[in-house]
Amino acid sequence: MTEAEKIIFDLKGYIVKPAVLSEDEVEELTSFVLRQRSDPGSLPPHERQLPGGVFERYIDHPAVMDVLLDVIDKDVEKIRLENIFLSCREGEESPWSPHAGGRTTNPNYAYNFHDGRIYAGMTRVVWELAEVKRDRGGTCFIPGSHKANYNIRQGFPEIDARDSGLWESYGCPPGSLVVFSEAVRHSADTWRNSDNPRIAIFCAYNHINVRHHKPTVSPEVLDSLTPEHRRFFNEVYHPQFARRAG
Ligand SMILES: O=C(O)CCC(=O)C(=O)O
Repeated sequence: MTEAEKIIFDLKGYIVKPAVLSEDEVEELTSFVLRQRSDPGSLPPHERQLPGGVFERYIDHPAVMDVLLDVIDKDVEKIRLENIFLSCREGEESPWSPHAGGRTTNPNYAYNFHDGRIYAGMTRVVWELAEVKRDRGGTCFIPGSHKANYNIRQGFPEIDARDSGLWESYGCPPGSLVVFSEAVRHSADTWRNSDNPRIAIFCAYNHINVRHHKPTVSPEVLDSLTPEHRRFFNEVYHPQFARRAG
């Protein structure tokens, strides 16, 4: 990341990288994930679930790694991908539900700054495959709340209300990346953009020493990945033990 991007991520807890993908890439990825969703049987078993098929090469897309190496760990071997799902919505499918925020001793969501760099736990990478209009859908954040000193996770209506004035939204073209620390208070927003649905792929990356999600990727999909991509789904451990075992 550039110095400015690091400062923005640290300040707000999230960053938007507009139009990372070309129109062709967006089209290919969108039609693939929509087919996975509506007609998985038309695909071979190892392509029926994310990250199988076309999405595989996006696991370590340079724009994603550019952020993760600066916020999770500078050693790619210490980064896992623990959960991936497609989110499609046209209205109120995902209710307003603020969660996370504030300092936490839970290592899954840890957000620390030490020795001149960020050490984040679970970090969401969202591929926005359709246009998002500011304040008309997408994910909303309370910027800076990953570092709040008071425990805002207990939920204060005057803070959590969508119209409290504390929530920030973003707009971005198709093919953009939104990356946020799971420690920042955030919520899905009602989709209020009648021009297109929200089509977004949510990836939860984390440090190899911790895991928040139950693994759900099928053996068929895992076995189809290249060794470099399969490594993102290794069990939770410190790589020094893999080297000793080898
Ligand atoms: O669906 C969204 O926009 C937000 C998803 C969410 O809350 C999360 O990733 O933890």
